[in-house]
Amino acid sequence: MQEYVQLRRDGAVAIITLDRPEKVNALDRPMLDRLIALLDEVARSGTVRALLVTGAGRAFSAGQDLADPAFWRDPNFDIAAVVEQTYNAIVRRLRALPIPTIAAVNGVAAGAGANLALACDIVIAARSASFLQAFARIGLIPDAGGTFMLTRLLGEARAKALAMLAEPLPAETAAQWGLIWKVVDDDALAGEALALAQRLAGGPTLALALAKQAIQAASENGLTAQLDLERDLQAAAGRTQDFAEGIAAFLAKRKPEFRGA
Ligand code: LHQ
Repeated sequence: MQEYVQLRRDGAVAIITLDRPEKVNALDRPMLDRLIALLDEVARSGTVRALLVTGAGRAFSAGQDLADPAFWRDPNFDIAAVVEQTYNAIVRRLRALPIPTIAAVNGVAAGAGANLALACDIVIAARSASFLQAFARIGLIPDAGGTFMLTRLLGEARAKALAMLAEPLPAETAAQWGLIWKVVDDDALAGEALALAQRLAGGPTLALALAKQAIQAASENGLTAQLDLERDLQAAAGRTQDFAEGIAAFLAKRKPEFRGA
């Protein structure tokens, strides 16, 4: 059977590719289930130190496969169950993964496809890419964490206009607004994204995971709770071998060799 989601390794980097280009990588249930299984495989591996997610062909993903018979033909179709079992499950996994996650948005990212990209830690996009909260066009609301990420990253004014107008947001504007990390020329995206992932995979993995945890918690915490959390997580970072290596390398004026331990 042809798999529409691929996983490959490049050293300590895992690369997940949404690979159904003829349908602009629209996500049907088998693809979503496979994505969950691959994220679990990455989490279990113990040797993956960065994850890169991208799309094959001209799009990142068109979001939910609206033509999937399982989606609209079943009169008992339970949207809540689908959202919980697939998109929520994926977003929870991406946010909990204790390694950096990078989305390389190679083209249009629409609906839940846009919001899965935004759930990654660092989003880098091709100049021709765009982000489309398409949901209102079909009478739905942004899901896959969209209402959370858009509001936190952009504020209510832009989040509401994007959700209600369902107009494509060009990648350059997304970067100017702080929705994503950066934009690169189309033909440079794959190389730059992989280089970024390799660089992160050579980093102090435990400290990067603790920074991710602290930054995500900052959305929920006040300053007092956040200072407490930083104290505790810094103590954990300070117990890693990579911290000892970082200090030793600094004092010896050499490049540190982090092992992710
Ligand atoms: C598609 C799709 C697609 C199927 C293009 N499905 N075939 C969660 C759970 C529960 C309920 C529902 O929702 C969700 C979350 C969601 O994600 S809802 C939002 C779903 N996504 C959309 O509404 C986006 C729909 N697609 C588009 O707006 C456009 O296709 C975009 C802007 C993504 C790309 O436009 P174009 O570059 O002009 O490509 P195209 O429209 O010609 O698409 C190429 C083919 O892919 C075409 O098939 P065909 O057989 O005619 O060549 C499309 O029908 C198919 N396709 N999106 N979501």
